[in-house]
Amino acid sequence: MSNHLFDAIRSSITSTGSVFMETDAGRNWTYGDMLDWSGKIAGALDTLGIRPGDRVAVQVEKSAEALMLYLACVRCGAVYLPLNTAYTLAELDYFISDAEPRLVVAAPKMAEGIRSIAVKYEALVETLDEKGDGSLMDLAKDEAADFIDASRASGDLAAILYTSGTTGRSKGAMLTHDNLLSNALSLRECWHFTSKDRLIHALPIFHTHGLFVATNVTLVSGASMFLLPKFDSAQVLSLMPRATTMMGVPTFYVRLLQNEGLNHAAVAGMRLFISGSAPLLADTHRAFRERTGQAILERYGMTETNMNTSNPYEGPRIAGTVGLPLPGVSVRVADPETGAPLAGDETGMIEVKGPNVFKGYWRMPEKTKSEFREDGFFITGDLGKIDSQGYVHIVGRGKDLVISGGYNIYPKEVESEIDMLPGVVESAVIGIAHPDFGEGVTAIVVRRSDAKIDEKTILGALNERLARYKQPKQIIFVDDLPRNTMGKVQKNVLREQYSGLYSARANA
Ligand code: MCA
Ligand code: AMP
Repeated sequence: MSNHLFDAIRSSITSTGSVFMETDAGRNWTYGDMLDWSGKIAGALDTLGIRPGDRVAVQVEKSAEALMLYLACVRCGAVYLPLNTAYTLAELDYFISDAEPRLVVAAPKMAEGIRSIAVKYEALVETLDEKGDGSLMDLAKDEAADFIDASRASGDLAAILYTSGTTGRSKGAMLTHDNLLSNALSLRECWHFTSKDRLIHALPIFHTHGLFVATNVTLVSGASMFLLPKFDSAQVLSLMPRATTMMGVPTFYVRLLQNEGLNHAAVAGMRLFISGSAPLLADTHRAFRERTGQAILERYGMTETNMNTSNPYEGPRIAGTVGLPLPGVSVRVADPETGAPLAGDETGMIEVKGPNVFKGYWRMPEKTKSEFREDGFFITGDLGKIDSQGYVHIVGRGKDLVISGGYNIYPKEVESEIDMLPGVVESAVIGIAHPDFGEGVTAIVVRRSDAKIDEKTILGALNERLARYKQPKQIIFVDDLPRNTMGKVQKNVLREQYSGLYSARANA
């Protein structure tokens, strides 16, 4: 029997005694431990009745055991469905109703609330805490380590990751075993990963970046990583002498630059810094190079496509560009309306095709169809151009999206919540340049003339409904929203008007 993704991971192990992960509590997990514990958890899932194709939804804090749960799902053929730990119960209800998982693994503090949702959809609930304890591990401890992996072909689903839609609710992006494996193998080659590498892993593990890019690339390289619960610039700097690479969102680099300890000597043992998930400002790239002598390598991806392009390992890493298409990935720029490919330096819609591109949106065949061109190219929603050297430049977004500290926020979702509140006439949610998060979520609100509703009331109401990172950093009240002749709110006018909101504050 073969399991497309896990067989490749297994065959990349150089020695079961070599270290796969070191946690910040100082515990070493060898590759042998990885095999044993992912096997034991796979056994527990099997005992719970999880069968190939069943969804396993997971909302737990980052831990080595949580990564073992991901691998256990791959091994037993389940479809792994990670959920941001910031999601509220109101948000979780939608994901559970839509994905219909057979099992939800929850952090103990959320378990009671999640149980009340799960019962409606006949899902089981087990727990896993940040120390790696809980009912799931209690079951796993008694299982044998030599689990026989379920047979999974390249096109079988490995994971569903929810990604917010431009309209309506989030959509589950269905990722196959080969979407994940082909991308990990490409990145291993492009970024020259080997078993000698030690990655600083400070990203969350419920999104593509920390879960697939960081973890799968480490695994298929037989490399090792420092698994940190979250990003802390002092801790990251202290690990650099023992590490070789780091992957991060631009906020990581902005925060590292604020630390006086960042200099040539601090990074002397590091061979590669990678950035993605949001635009890296050319200024940040330049400042990092000046302070350390190292050029950050920026790459571009999406939940639906994994990684698409990367600046070269050897060759110029050009600030403000996301580099060249990965091997096997076709990238083109097309007219957003007609889909006709554009020539040379013209700006248009970035479209992507290749083994990295997902299978479609979970139970949304119509939506899936509308996001692909007839010749199989996926329409990313990002606007860009390809220069004469073949480098891709992202110059804007065709989709109404805010990216804050690497997390995506769809304004429509926040606006709908604000517009429901008594006293609110309408709202427009925009991203404004923010010195730490790149963009700061900002709500421009029109209230009824007699309404008393203020910023505190709105934020208090949103706290129950929306993850913290989606909540506006500031709310501005206005009499009217600017509109064009078609009656559409001109968000570009608002973005321009309030462009200095956060920089003014930072300089105050
Ligand atoms: C935390 N807060 C945020 C964010 N993170 N607010 C806006 N945007 C955020 N990203 C809130 C906290 O709830 C807190 O609220 C306040 O901001 C300050 O928290 P702080 O301690 O500074 O935050 P942190 O815990 O240090 O987190 C910042 C972070 C983190 C390190 C940038 O957000 C992070 O790890 N981001 C990475 C996201 C990521 O992995 N994205 C990849 C998506 P309060 O104090 O009011 O309670 S995958 C993807 O995009 C594609 C596929 C790709 O290309 O990779
Ligand atoms: P997600 O929905 O979390 O998968 O986010 C994907 C989106 O993040 C892309 O469509 C881009 O808009 C953005 N993105 C990812 N990497 C970069 C990058 N290096 N530069 C600019 N935008 C990026």
